[in-house]
Amino acid sequence: MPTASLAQQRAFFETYGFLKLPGLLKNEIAGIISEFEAVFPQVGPNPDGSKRRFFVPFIDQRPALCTLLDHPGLLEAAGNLIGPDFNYVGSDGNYYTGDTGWHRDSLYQSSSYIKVALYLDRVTKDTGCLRVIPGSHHDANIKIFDGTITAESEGNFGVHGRDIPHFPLENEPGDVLLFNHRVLHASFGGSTSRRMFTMNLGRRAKDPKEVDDLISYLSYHLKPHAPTPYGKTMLETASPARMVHLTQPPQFWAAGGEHYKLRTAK
Ligand SMILES: O=C(O)CCC(=O)C(=O)O
Repeated sequence: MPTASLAQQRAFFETYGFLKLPGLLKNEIAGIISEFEAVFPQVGPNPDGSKRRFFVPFIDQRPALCTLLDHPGLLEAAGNLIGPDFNYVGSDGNYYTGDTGWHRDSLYQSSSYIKVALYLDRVTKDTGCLRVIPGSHHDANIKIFDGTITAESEGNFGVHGRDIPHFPLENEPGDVLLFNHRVLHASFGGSTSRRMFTMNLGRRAKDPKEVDDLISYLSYHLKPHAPTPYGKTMLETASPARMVHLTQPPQFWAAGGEHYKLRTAK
């Protein structure tokens, strides 16, 4: 298959709300996996795999994982979608267990919050790969593909979540997935120790509405999990180029106070 140009990647992402970049991190993935494992002893044991284990902020814990924010291929791919001066707004590392029901991650109208997701094991449609409903991020489709109704698909449609029409983003370690927070997504059939981590990125806030969204994002999504916008290691190892992605969230960290209500597209 021919490689898509950056303009084609952006057009695809804007239309469908997701993008898969096969093998973008294939040379780095062995090192990434050992760094991932190095964070998890801090989380504590869960020997029977009965519940999700996660760690926030994740990449901030290890100098080598922090360098993902310096990776030319990742910077190019994300910068192409949301601008080269995007904000890094947190990350989570996970040992998922079982299914993840249909949901959206946020609903900001600026449509500018995205996730970069790395699955560290081979996952397929029925073994826990990310499933997305293409185009469900568009304003008109937020209503049509209602998140609450889809989450309760058995009652509302008489259909198990695993049978909701979707696109499966089957994945080999080293592939990189990007998706808009507003896209409905889920996974089914995963093992009790499915390793993945994500980085959240947002368009740099350039007008009052985007600043308002950023304040809301920080209050609602980051503050409940982290005492400061970034881990010590992230800041201590940052080059001036990386700092471009780390300046805005600290500026607005103190604003907002209470959680803003999750923005809807109404
Ligand atoms: O892999 C999964 O089970 C779900 C991942 C997810 O929902 C997310 O990262 O937002």
